[in-house]
Formats: sequence, structure tokens, C-alpha cells
Amino acid sequence: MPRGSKHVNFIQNYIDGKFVAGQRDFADVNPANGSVIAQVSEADQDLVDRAVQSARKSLSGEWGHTSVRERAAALRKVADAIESRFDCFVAAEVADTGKPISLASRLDVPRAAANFRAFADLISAAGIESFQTETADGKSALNYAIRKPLGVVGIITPWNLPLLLLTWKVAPALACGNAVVVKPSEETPASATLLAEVMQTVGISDGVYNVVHGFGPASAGEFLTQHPDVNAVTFTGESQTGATIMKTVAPSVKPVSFELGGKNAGIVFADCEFDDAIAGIADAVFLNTGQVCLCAERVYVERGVFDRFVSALKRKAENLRVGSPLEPSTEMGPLISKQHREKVISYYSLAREEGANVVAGGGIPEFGNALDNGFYVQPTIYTGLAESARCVKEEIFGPVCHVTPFDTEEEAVHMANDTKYGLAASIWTSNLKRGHRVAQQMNAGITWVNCWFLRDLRTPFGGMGLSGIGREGGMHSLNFYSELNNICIRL
Ligand code: NAD
Ligand code: 6OH
Repeated sequence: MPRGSKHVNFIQNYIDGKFVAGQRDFADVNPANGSVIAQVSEADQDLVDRAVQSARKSLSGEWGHTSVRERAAALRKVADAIESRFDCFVAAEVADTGKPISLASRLDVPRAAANFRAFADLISAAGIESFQTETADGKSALNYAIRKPLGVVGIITPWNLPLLLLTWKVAPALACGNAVVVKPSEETPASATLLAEVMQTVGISDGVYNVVHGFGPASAGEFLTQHPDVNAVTFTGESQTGATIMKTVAPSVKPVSFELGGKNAGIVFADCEFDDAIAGIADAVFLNTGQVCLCAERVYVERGVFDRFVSALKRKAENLRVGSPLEPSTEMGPLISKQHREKVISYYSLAREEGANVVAGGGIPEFGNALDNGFYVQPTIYTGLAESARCVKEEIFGPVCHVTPFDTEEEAVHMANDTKYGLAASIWTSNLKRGHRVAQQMNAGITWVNCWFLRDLRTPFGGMGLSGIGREGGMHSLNFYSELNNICIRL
């Protein structure tokens, strides 16, 4: 498609308050039908450098002198402006990801506005650490730590919850007075660019929020992480990409915050509220076509209710309304891309080779219309695999789980923790003591009891092992996006 075609949009980079085109374009594809919805301008090394320099310049300009109160007010204006363009953001997110319009309307776009409001509140209320220190001579000293911006923060995000995950980092970074250069996923460039329009409209100073488009290696992602004037990198995506970025930033010792992959467990005890557990686990397996880092791909069910549980989850999978994302009643859309579908389908084949019993799905649905050009897969449930099977060990990132029976609490805890990842877990029981006891044994950054993906933005969020480095959320975000300068005064 030529640039400026009447049939597709042209998505540009946003640098120093202006929309800027690079030398090369790439296609933005709608996963629901394979059509090209936009051409995207790729940022080369020179454009990434311009974005970083414009961010740096903004720190010594008006933005660098804003008070906390002014920054909090600016963040609230951004939240209001996202809401006033709600339908536009929903449409962009649905077209780029293929997620159901109902999901983008209840999760992604409201959370983007909530992210800005939450960090406006947090920075307004944040105190500073202080200690009065007794000295050997019987006198004392006063210590207090002030918070300063890191400087220019590079933000790299994935395609599964593009606006939610981007704003989860942009909001605290700006609250702390930084300037940012964001690199959204090449699969989902639209909402970060719409956010640039919002920043422009509400009068955020030029250079404070920049967007560069492109890929990872030898493209905008790598150019940004290796840039010597980027002071910190915050990244959400695959564990392997995190490892690569770590190598790239090592020579300049940049602080990193990594929210990476998972192979999360759900543990269902026989004493659970059965219908709640089924609804919760079905959400945890199939929400966003299973493309949420927190999704449960391993479900452990106490033997006494195993057969009943598997039958009920099968009914849920088979009754899910899979279809056009634009249809309000649709519950599940396609996967993000042809390439990702190939990966998920290769795991569906592998599960059979490894000896799985296919309880539901396992293939590609047929619609008999344009959706057959989309990247759909069936919601899928397996049983019967050994815990060592690759399908039980590796992150698939699709609408799929393996269900394993257990006999004792210890066995369930052992199997749930037998993973190199450590992001999230959910436990389903009506025994309060057991809920606490098992939750406290989970090797995970986030454990839910009788719920899943219930968020309070003040709480620590992140993973252990291959699932990440550090925590964001609440004060943890304020601490990551700030440098602390401890001042010690002899009294
Ligand atoms: P990905 O790692 O392939 O890509 C993420 C981003 O990194 C994209 O913007 C990509 O262009 C960029 N990138 C790729 N290689 C790079 C490089 N060498 N240097 C710099 N940037 C590079 O991940 P994805 O496929 O977009 O997302 C799915 C993955 O993200 C899953 O593993 C999922 O579990 C994980 N995820 C984790 C969380 C969390 O909070 N822990 C949240 C969402 C997704
Ligand atoms: C991963 O796909 C989901 C991450 C969710 C968050 O980072 C959040 O803040 O809710």
C-alpha cells in the first residue's frame, strides 16, 4: 500500500511534539481477518537518537521545573482525555489486537485512564524516608532521602495489552518527573500513537512523551536500549527478550525493570465454591485468547472433584463465543499474528505427540467467512501429560491449559512451584487457613485466592525467576522511576 493511501492509515513516530516519518514502513495487520489496517513508519537509529535528545532537552526545560502538583494535574488531564476519546482508543486496540470490543471497553481503556489517576494520587501523597541517627558523641544527625527523576526512560512494551501495559509505565515515569521514549510492539502501534495525540492536546511539553516505532533487533527496540543517553529501561515481554536487553544495557549499567513471561498455576481444592472456581479458572485460561502474562496454563485439581471440574471447564471452553471482535457478544478473538498462531498450533501438535488427552479444542475453528483469514485457534484443554512434558513446562501464550489431579496439599504446592517462572498463581478453596497457608508457599510475585487478575494499583506487581526483575505498582513504581539522594545533616 502506498503511503497516504485512502484505504489505510499512516502511523508515524512522535518526536519532540511532532509526528515524524522515517525512511521505511511496515504493515499493521488486523488479526481478525488478516487485512492491512495501517502502514507504520519505522524509526531508524537517527530518529531514535532524535527522540532521546528531545526527551533529554525537555528535562532542562519547562517540564524539568514542574512541581508535583502540576505533574499530578497533567496526569489527571491525560486520564480525562483518554476517556473523552474512549471509543477511538477502543477501536484502535480492537483493530490492532483482535481482542473483543467488550474486553477492550471494560479492561484495557479504563485501566489506561486509571493508571494515570492512580499515579497522580500516589505522587501527590508520597512522603519521604527519614531517620534520626544517634552519633557516638551523644549528638545526632538527620537523614532524609529526596526523590529525583532518573532522566530519560526507555519503555518497551508487548502486544497483548498494549495501552494498559504502556500506561502502567508511562504514568509513574511522568509522575516522577522523567521524560520517556516508548517503543510499542510492532504488532500494535496504534494506541501509543493515539496517546501522543492526547499528550499534544492536553499540553504536555514537547519531548516529554516520544514514540518510536519498529522491531526489536537491529531496529528501534535495540537502538533505544543501547542508546547512551537513556538512563533506565523498563520492559514487558518475553523472558528471552529480557535477557537480550540485559546484555545490551550491561555496558552502561542502566537500571532495568522487567515484567516477563509466566507458566502460571491454578490450584483448585475440593472444598472450593465450585462455580466460582470454574468461572475464575475459565477466565484465567481464556481471557484475551490466553494472551495475558498472568494466565493459568497449568491447573491442578484435587482428585475428588477432578472429573467434575474437567467436564465443567470443557463446557465453558466449548460454549465460549469465538468470533468477530467487533460483535458485542464475542468472548474470544484471534491470536495476535499468523506467526504466533503457528507457535500455538505447534504446541497443540506437540501435546498430542507427548501423549495428551484432548478434552476440548486442539485445532483451528472454521467460520466460512472472512474470519477464516484471521489467526483464530480453538480454546483447548488437555489432561494426561507428565509434569515434565514440554507443554506443561513452556509458556505457550494461547487459550490452553493442562489439568492435573492431585491428592495432597503438599503435592499441589510442589507441582505448582516446579517451574523456572514465578509470576502469578491462583488458589481456589473455601478454607481460609488453607488459602493463606498455600498462598504463602507459592514461588510467585502475585498470588490470588478465590479470584484472578483482581488488581489494586498500589500493590507490588512483578515476578521471580524467569518472570522478571523488580516490582512495579504503588511505591515500587515511584522507587524505580526515581533516583534517591539521601541527605545526612549533622545536628
Ligand atoms: P517480545 O519480547 O517478543 O516483545 C516485546 C517488545 O520487545 C516488543 O516491543 C518488541 O519489539 C521488543 N523487542 C524485541 N526484541 C528486542 C530487542 N532485542 N531489544 C529491544 N526490544 C526488543 O514479547 P511479545 O511477544 O510482544 O509479548 C508476549 C510476551 O510478553 C509473553 O512472554 C508474556 O508472558 C510477556 N508479558 C509479560 C507481562 C508481565 O507483566 N510479566 C505482561 C505482558 C506480557
Ligand atoms: C500481562 O499480560 C498483564 C499484566 C498486567 C499488569 O501489568 C497490570 O498492571 O495489571
